[in-house]
Amino acid sequence: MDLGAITKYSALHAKPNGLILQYGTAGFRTKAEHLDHVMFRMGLLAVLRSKQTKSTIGVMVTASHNPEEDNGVKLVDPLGEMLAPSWEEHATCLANAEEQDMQRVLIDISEKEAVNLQQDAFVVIGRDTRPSSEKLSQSVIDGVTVLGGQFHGMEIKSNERCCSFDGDADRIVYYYHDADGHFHLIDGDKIATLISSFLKELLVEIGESLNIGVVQTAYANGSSTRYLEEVMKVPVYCTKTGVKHLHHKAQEFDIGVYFEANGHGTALFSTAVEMKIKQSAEQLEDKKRKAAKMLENIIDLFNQAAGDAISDMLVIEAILALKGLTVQQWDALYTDLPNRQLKVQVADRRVISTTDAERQAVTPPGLQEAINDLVKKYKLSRAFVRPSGTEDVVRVYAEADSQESADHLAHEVSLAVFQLAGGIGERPQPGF
Ligand code: 16G
Ligand code: MG
Repeated sequence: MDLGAITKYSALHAKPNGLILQYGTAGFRTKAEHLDHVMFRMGLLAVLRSKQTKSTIGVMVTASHNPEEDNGVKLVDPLGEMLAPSWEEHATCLANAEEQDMQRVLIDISEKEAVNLQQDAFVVIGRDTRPSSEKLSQSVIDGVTVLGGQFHGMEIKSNERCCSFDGDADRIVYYYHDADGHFHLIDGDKIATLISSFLKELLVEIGESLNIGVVQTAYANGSSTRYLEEVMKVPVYCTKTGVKHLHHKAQEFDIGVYFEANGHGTALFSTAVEMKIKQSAEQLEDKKRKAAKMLENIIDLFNQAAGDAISDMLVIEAILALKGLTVQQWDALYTDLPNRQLKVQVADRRVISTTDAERQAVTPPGLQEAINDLVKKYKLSRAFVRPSGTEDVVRVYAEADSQESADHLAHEVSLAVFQLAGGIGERPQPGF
């Protein structure tokens, strides 16, 4: 351990006097401006943990859904688990050590945990996109480097296919940056389109007339619904938001593909389908047999863990490879209608009740009429409001033929909610 270098670098990431933080389930989490020294020190700690376990350690810089001015850091053990409890204590000790005690605390940890300092160390660092995250992850890198550890920051090259899972890996989205640096999101709607179209093609090839249905929510982009119904000729159904509602509906079909735009989803196969496909895979000839085998494999993949983002990814990757599709070609299947989501604070969000899979507001009186009148002002437009199930807000969704129109419509609908459903605080302001 090069103690001289540690002291020198540590001074560049100085701890504010008297600040005490505790490593909890979410790691360290507080205002971003108080976290620089913590990041540097967690870089150091990750190297020690990596040397001790002779494995890769993860450091994630994020405050998840906390406000934008917050940030946080969490260490991830080699099997993707939370940091071992004894190391959580080391993390707290190290983060709270005053500058002059840093060296001693580091040596203490190494001795207590019998860390072989000669061992190589490898740390994978992730961060979110909040404004403070880039600088803070650089502080982690400084900590890793000063202890001689190697690290990996993933770079996204233009036009390269990327995908991300959420924290518990039950949501997936794909994305890429084009040559001009524009970000393209491929959401749950496009994933449902890719998977359901492929399954339909396989069924046609095998010659089986099994019924296939796609289940979406009101948040599905209007272009996706239109493409599925009009181009792919796949029937589409809409349910309330929430996986259980989609799942339930999807069980009505031989093959039910469901996705929320936010990336929750999977494909479900009835037992009858599984049997039929297995039989076909044995009996059919050549090309048909190949298609049946393929379908059998996809069924197996989805059945292993329904609603799991990793199975979704494996199926998507297989489909892209088999069809020779680039991410850009997939993205170009249809163009999303510009849309905007907003939230409105009201005294009691239960005053809003909905019907028609949350696409129509029943109460408060007059709200749906107001929305209808606003929607009429724009082209290819649609809007709905619903009380959130997870936050104390009313959510507003609007889509239209241009971003400007979608933004205006969403704002006007927010004002209607504010006026008719007991808005509190500041009136919704235009602009985002
Ligand atoms: C929950 C649901 C998710 C839904 C979201 C809507 C599950 C496992 N999760 O996270 O499907 O999209 O709530 O949140 O069902 P909201 O009601 O706040 O808009
Ligand atoms: Mg999740």
